[in-house]
Amino acid sequence: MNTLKLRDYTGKALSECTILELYNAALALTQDACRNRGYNSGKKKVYYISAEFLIGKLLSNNLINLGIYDDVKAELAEAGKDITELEEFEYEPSLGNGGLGRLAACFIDSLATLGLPADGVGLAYHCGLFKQSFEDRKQHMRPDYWRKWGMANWMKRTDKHYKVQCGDLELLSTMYEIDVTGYGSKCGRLRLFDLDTVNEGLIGSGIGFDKKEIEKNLTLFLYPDDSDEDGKLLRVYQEYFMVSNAAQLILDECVERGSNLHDLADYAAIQINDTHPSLVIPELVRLLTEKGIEEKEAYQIVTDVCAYTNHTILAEALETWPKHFFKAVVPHLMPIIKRMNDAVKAKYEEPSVQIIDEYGNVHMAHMDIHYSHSVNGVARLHTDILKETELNNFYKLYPEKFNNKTNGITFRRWVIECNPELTELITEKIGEGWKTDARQLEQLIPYAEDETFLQCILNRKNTKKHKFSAWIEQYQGDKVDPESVYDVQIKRLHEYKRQQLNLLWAIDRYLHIKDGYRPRRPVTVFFGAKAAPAYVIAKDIIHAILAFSSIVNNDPEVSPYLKVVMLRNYNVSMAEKLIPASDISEQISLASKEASGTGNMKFMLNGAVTLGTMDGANVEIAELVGEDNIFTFGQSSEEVIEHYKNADYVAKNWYKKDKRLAAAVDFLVSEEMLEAGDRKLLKQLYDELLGKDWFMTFPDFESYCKTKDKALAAYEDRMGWAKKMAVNIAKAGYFSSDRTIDQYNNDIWHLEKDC
Ligand code: T68
Repeated sequence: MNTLKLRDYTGKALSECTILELYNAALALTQDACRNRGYNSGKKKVYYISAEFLIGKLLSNNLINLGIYDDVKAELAEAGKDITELEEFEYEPSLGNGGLGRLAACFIDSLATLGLPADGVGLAYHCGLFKQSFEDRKQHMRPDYWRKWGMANWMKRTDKHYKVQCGDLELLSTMYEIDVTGYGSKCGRLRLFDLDTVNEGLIGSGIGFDKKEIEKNLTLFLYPDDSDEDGKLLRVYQEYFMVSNAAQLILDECVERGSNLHDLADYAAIQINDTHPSLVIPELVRLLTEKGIEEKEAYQIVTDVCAYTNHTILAEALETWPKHFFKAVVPHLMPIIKRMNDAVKAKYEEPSVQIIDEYGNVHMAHMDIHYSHSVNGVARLHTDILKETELNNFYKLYPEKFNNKTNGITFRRWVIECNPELTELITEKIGEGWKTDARQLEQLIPYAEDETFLQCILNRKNTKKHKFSAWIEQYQGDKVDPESVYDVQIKRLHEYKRQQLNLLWAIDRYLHIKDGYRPRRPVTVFFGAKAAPAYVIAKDIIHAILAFSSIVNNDPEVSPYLKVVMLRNYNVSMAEKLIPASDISEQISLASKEASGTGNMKFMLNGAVTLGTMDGANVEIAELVGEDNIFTFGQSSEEVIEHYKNADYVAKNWYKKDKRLAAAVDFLVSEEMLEAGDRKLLKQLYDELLGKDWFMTFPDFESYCKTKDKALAAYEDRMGWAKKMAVNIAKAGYFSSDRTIDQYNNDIWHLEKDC
């Protein structure tokens, strides 16, 4: 029974409160409700260390998990207030960037829900990534001061402080906590470290700041521009600050729970989320030896405690740092890393598995693999590629360490919260059980033959499309026809994700319409993406999309049939609005390059049909839904890997032999585009594609166009399409992060549930 009332937190009638007062009251109520539930506890706890936690808005998610959403909504309604006003007022925290950060957020939700003792450990960024706007059809970046309007109140300052020594620099941290509510369970916590001396006043124009002033800049931004040496050093400072705090916290807590440190692995599991937290390994060795443990034993303890998750096979994303960086930032760790490297060398001669290479670069992933007991990929195909190709030399040394944990998403946020319309329909048919046991969604399968049900699915999708259309017009002025097909690609901007392929398709369609083709139904192509500050080609692709969208959307001959919408400042909250309204889920990475993808799972769960390559978790989606319920195209991962191996791909040859492709590519530097955009940037993109096209968009162009046409034709059979939607929803249960976390726990952490 919920006895907490908003009214008790306001000191006056709700009807007389400002939005901010109501928001802060709801926040305080949530925190009390969480405290009343208590926190999952037990002898052994997992510490999920991550540079990012892309948590999204907090209020509704917490109220739902605490089971008090309807009560609070009703209490507000009685006072003539609408809870959606609070939801819109809320500002999204900026503590993450993309898939890796959102995965961490889904995981801490599932950890709490499953009753597993767990902390997420990371940094309390002041401005997170950046706030994106478009000026002159280019990406502009401003600091995202997210800790405003009561948002900072979600982070409770604690009196925990740790000293972190970086060379001559002595830093003193402060720990903040954000409660993580589980669905009908006790709670968990996010523990984020900051430095009191950090000064937002240091930020100059845009997102520029003095990168040398570590004490003032350390936690200003997530992934500060690392295109220069000072930027790279700053990242190492951040990483070390994060893990030194984590290591000190872990040792303190474990000793408090009764560990004598020799038995640390009975008290703690550490999950290293990509390589950003990898320095936790030598840091733990340092702290353990300081406390009297022999270094050899410390290696073993750390190996037993740590587990590493790999999220990418892109060579450029695998962190390696020159030795002199570490000498500058963590001189006291360098001798330890050297000795750890020597221990590896003594056992294995193979140069490719050394921690420090012949040029003196430290390979973070290599350290993780040697000194963790588990190495996992994030989808079956990804793990197979790691084992067979990228990390094959390590797999041969430690086959027992390698395992797969296919990613998942929390259904609380990604359907119950963001799509109450669909949630209600599902529950009407199969009851509430699926909310805690997602595989029960399969009970929907028989309804894929039930026309009344299928019509309901279509109607609810339609409602969401209308809502989104109204919202986007008010948000950025774009007029979107809710009768058009919503064709959606929302994810970080990266060449391997191939937003440029989607753009080439749109250009091709535009050229056809100009030629007199009149499609039966309009298509709206939505893009949402941020490009990393130093990633030039990614910014050029955004520019090309914006320039092209201005041409298409303002052409009365074309715009009734085709629209291109680039969403400004795409974030979690926007995804929650758009995914439930989407028809086609674009998952078109070059096969072998997308480790998993998690957006693909969210779309599927909300009844969008995937148009994708056989990459990452798409492979598992295809297997689950069957070929009638997904549209796949493009080269296979084997073919791609073979091309890379032989270095035999020549973009120009494809351009020469495919006229449709050539016309679309040429359009990038056509008179129309040059008038709408910047010659230098468009030419840069054109040259990149023709001269290199590293992620092989050209060979997949034809099959992409054909397959997309097939999908659009299938859309016209409304009942047939609704059936595909139903099967996708019914089969989405496998992708619940509750399943993923259960697997991590059963195979890697071995925690006892506190239920
Ligand atoms: C993503 N990785 C994968 N990395 O791309 C995606 N990396 O396929 C997968 O679904 C997701 O992880 C979760 O496993 C990332 O998001 C980064 O953001 C990143 C940032 C800096 C350096 C390396």
